[in-house]
Amino acid sequence: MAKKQQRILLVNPSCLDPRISGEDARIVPMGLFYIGAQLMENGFDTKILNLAGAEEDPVGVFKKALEIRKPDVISFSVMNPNRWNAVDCARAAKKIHPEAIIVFGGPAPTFLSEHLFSVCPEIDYIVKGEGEITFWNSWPRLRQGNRWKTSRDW
Ligand code: B12
Repeated sequence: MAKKQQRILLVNPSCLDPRISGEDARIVPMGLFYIGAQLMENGFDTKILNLAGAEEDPVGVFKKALEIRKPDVISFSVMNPNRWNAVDCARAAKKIHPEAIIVFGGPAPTFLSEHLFSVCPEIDYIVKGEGEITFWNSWPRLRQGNRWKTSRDW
């Protein structure tokens, strides 16, 4: 029987406030494309969801995407201005799909891992710094379902 292809949803969360330069804030960060390209190259069913482009109710848009995609792993690219939307989505995700693995990466979790883990126990993993190699090397650990670890603790 064919092995089930893992479904990955990569998310660019929405900023809390309308930013000074709206168009800049809606762009998907290039780093997330790097992570996505690597996953696709390795045969994962990968999609990017840009919540920063959602006109209203980004958590509602996220929930709809979950219903359609049913991802195994949900990974957020997080900066300080969009971290609360990432936290809200992680909470919603664990209610809807408790088995989904939640990963945070990007500039905010790199420096605020303890803060984010403490306000959001729904986060399973935080990848610090550049993600391509770390995220990939951590894949076996993600699949074992270990929790409460950051990439620098391994
Ligand atoms: C270029 C840039 C932009 C461009 C982005 C163009 C694009 N399409 O990517 C523009 C001008 C649009 C922009 C906009 C903004 N930016 Co900007 N930007 C940068 C800059 C100078 C470089 C980012 C970059 O491309 N690096 C190269 C890529 C490959 O690296 P990376 O993004 O860090 O991604 C790697 C890791 O972070 C990690 N990673 C990232 N996401 C994830 C997700 C997962 C799941 C994993 C595992 C790993 C992972 O792996 C990636 C690959 O190695 C940085 C400063 C800097 N020197 O880093 C600021 C910076 C990222 N920006 C910042 C901010 C605040 C913003 C805005 C919110 C500003 C605004 N207008 O309100 C918006 C947000 C838009 C957005 N969603 O990206 C801050 C973030 C601060 C923080 N701690 O949160 C930074 C750090 C600048 C600063 N010092 O203040 N930005």
